[in-house]
Amino acid sequence: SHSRLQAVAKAKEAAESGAPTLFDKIVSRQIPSTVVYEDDKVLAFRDISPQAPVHIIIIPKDRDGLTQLSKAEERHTEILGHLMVTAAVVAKQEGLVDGFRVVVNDGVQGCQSVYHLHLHLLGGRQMNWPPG
Ligand code: IU
Repeated sequence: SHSRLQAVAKAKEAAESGAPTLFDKIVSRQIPSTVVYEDDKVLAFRDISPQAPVHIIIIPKDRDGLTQLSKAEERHTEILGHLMVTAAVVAKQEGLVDGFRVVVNDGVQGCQSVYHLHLHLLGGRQMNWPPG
């Protein structure tokens, strides 16, 4: 939608200013969320605007320069793998036995609106392809 695209453009500006993201505040519990999985490195919580019966956001607690996937470097290999394994663990925990989708939106054309790398875990309904 138009307002979504405006938010996307604004978010990129904010990211370039280096300001803490909303997800930092979720990690520090300044902003409440429904946490479904947590360990020392990652946090998984329910998306505030779910696009499927199950819609969970999985983030590294320490952003460490990973505002978006295109900023990934060699040092991020371990956390990126850990995020993917977490997606599988949470999918199982949520009972997504018939499949699910994992999405990473990158940048303006990817429609990214929060510049703290995150996986979307979506499930509980039939997904379609291509995405919008
Ligand atoms: P995106 O890939 O950057 O567009 O994903 C950001 C997601 O964060 C999006 O699905 C939002 O609904 C979600 N979100 C949230 O769960 N809680 C919030 O307070 C805000 C965004 I702002």
